[in-house]
Amino acid sequence: MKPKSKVHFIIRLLTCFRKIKADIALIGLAVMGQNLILNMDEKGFVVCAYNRTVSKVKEFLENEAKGTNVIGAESLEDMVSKLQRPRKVMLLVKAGSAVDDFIKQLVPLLTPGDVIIDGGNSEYQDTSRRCLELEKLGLLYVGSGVSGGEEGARHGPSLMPGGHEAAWPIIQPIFQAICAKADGEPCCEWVGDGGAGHFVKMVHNGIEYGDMQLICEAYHIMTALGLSAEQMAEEFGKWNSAELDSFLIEITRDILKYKDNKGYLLERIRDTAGQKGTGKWTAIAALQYGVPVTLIGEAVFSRCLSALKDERVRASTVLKGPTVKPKVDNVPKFLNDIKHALYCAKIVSYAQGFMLMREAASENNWRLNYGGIALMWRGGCIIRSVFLGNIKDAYTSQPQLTNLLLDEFFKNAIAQGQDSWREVVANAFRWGIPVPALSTALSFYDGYRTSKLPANLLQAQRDYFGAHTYELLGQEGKFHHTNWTGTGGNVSASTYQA
Ligand code: NBP
Repeated sequence: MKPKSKVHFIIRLLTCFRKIKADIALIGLAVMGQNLILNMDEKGFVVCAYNRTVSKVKEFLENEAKGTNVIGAESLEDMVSKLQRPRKVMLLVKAGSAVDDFIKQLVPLLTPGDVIIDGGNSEYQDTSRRCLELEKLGLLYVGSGVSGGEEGARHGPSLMPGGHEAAWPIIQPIFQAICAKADGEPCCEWVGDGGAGHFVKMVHNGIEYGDMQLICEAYHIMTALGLSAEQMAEEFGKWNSAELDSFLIEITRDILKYKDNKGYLLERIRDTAGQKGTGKWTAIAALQYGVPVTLIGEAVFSRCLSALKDERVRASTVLKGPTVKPKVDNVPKFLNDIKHALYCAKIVSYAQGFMLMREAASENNWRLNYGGIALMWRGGCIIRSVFLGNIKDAYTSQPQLTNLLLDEFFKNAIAQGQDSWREVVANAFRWGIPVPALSTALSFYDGYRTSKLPANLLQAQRDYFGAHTYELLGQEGKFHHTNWTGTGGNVSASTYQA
């Protein structure tokens, strides 16, 4: 590769003779690290590369990074000596103990005011813990979500940094130069203290699970109706030019059309989905914070169910479904209904994701900027879509919006699409096609808009068998216990919430 400009060439000469020190060091030369380094180099930053298996540094410099200004290090000491102060060291290694191991080795080599950034998919509570530990040593710690996979890392990822806010002015020029841009604005902003950046990235991944599951359910219904791969691809293509315009709809269209010498590839792919755990973490966080993030939960469970392939194959020969076959009189109209169903359920999924972030922010004292988060996800990442622009607009005009479902734009979208949504879910149930994400979103919507739920009976049951007490309507805050059978005592439990 030739140097891109005179400036690039001069920088290269100066770095060779150690006249210029590196702007940042990046540890971890797998797919994300290598691509992020090349992205930083392209934007004019001098990067020092290092890896646990040191031979990979040389390989990288001689191949992918050949002709760039990237410099290599043979040890962590060597790497630190090549950095400008305050030093910035970014880790892109496997999440978990590898991050702790590197931090342990870096601490004695760095001085107060230096910055360590973890760009991996770390668990947000690990990031909060590391922030606290490093704060005591005067080091600034950042846990940053990095989304967009290999392509994003190379040409502009969505970046979600959080941790010690004092680090932001130090890393901002690099982060906002290398990230994706949406409508000219960087898809990277400071998220908040402690593990806020990694929490937001985790919710992003959970939402990604939900979006993918919804698309799969739409595909399942279309398949059951007998649509060909080309017809389905055409339909997804149409959806991609309107309100559902998004990366995931676009790649679905292309996947459906993809053929090799044996025909359509998709039909031959085994129907068992893998997962790395961030969707599961979102569902666990939802349970921990007590927020009904039902759609992401169902998306995670759907992957678990898909993994039971052998059991499902056996059960399919034993368990009977309904006798009614999937059939509609007006296929184009029903396809339009599926589009509305997907769109309405997607609105619910994002509403639930933002509810989770709001609750976590309140418990952890994070000042999350919800419009800013929508903008960060608007470009560069897997869930990028036009829809996120609408969410950004909603939170920009009403920063205190309690729920996305109450925003005028989304309220009207659901009002317009809900008959279609109900039609699709009802038909899928009648035909025996599983639609866990589409249906749980509808149940949530109906539950959220119901002023009186049957939880009065539930609370009575709890008081009946466990003396857990109940409140009476209009007397909130005052707890009553009834001796329902006449044989129990009058002593109540102290566990109203248990
Ligand atoms: P991997 O997650 O495959 O990690 C590879 C890197 O981790 C290598 O540098 C490897 O060093 C190092 N490493 C491992 Br593995 N175990 C280590 C240990 N015990 N101590 C020190 N170093 C260790 O790389 P990746 O796919 O580029 O992802 C990097 C991070 O970014 C991960 O946290 C990942 O979850 C996250 N992420 C990935 C994607 C994606 O699309 N791949 C997207 C977004 C975020 P070695 O060369 O010596 O084995």
